[in-house]
Amino acid sequence: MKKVRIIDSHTGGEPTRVVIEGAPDLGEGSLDERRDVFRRNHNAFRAAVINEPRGNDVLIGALLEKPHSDQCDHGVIFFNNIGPLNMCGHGTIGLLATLRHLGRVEIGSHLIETPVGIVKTTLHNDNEVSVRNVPSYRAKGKVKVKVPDFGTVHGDIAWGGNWFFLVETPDLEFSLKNVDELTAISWRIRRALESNKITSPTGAEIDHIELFGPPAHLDAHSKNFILCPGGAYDRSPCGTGTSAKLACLHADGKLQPGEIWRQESITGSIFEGSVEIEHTQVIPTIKGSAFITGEGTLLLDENDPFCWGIPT
Ligand code: PYC
Repeated sequence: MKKVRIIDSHTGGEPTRVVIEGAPDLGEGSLDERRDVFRRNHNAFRAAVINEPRGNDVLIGALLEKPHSDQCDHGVIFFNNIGPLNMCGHGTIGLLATLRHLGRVEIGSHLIETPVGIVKTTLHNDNEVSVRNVPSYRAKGKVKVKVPDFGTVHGDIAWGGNWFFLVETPDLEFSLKNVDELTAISWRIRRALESNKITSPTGAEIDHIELFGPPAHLDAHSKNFILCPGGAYDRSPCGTGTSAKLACLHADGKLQPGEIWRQESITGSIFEGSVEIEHTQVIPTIKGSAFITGEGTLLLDENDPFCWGIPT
């Protein structure tokens, strides 16, 4: 029986499961090489940890890795119900809460290496964590897409550590009651991007769709709904999605360095964001809180027909 030790947390309602023991050995390469090894050779392990019956489509997993860069304190590879992710903002906040729970980090700053770059995290003394993310940018603005059974939308293609298509849809109802409709529309937009061969500048799939509407909280600037690559919606405002939004706001002249943007999620949780400019690049910082929800050991019994998860 294989044993995998995990710590679960949530960040603004979005769960993170950090594997602290029992993960596969991904070698000594760079974090993006190790992510590719994980994708190629350990898909069954990924599914066993994240998918039903042990997990669910909403969970984001995190493998704690030795960093490749000697500047960094820790390395991490995030993954979801269909494969590895490039980066994950809410997951990085959950990772810091987990490391604090384990007594492995103290209040202060810690550099974390991800497959797409180094992020600087700051653990505050009130459960809050700031993540100074990788450089973020809008690759293309106002991209026109005809979406069957919805209409024509104009969206921004932006990078915040993952690829996003950001669309203002103020006429939709941004409430938990309306999640099915928001999900259906987001899927239609994603399919329309695919069928129109609209990709990132490097040809990568734009696999996160982000819709924006008016906030419910008085002190928030906007509310979002994010459809993640595997079909679940983000319960948090999404760290990489908020970073992409901040980059677009800055490109439009609507957010100056140091100004605060409060991004509300569909569940009502809030990330606070701002940007700074370094060598002409936009560097977003997002701040949110995470709470530990569980610790335990997963048991992987090869005789169990669903040992490696129910395929999604
Ligand atoms: O917080 O960056 C994020 C994220 C990506 C997917 C789910 N959450």
